[in-house]
Amino acid sequence: MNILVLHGPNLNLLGLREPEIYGSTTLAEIDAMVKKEAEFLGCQADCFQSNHEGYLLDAIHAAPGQYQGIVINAGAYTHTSLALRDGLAGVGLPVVEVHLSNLYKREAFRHHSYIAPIALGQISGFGSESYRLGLRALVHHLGRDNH
Ligand code: CA2
Repeated sequence: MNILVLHGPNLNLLGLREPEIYGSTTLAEIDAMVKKEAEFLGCQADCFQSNHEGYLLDAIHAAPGQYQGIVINAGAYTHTSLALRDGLAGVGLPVVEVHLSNLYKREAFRHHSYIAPIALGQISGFGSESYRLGLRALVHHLGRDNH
């Protein structure tokens, strides 16, 4: 089982800027943790970050056939991108939306997600642990499909 983990804009700055909001863990450390967790769960995770909506969309379009599900932190595109939502819905793979911060404790403009209505669920507020929880939720869901 292969899982695609997508990171949206600015997440490449993790651990390097604004640690008071997003923590001191770098994206490379998150990717390493996700891959280790995937191995523990008996699957494989590939991670991809882009600051460009179109590149994220290309990765989503290429996912069917290679991946059984997607974990996505779309960053600020969460709140703006109908294109990512339509792409995710269009490819039809199960999606888990994750966020480092608790969106609902923050500014009102972060309370709406275009992705949430087409996702299996959303995990928000647990820092880098949100990715691990999201991966576990997705793999659990995919395992249930096989029974
Ligand atoms: O909490 C999350 O994971 C977010 O997706 C992070 C996005 C934000 O726009 C969403 O509302 C919630 C922002 C990612 C920016 O990451 C940075 C990391 C370090 C320094 C600056 C930005």
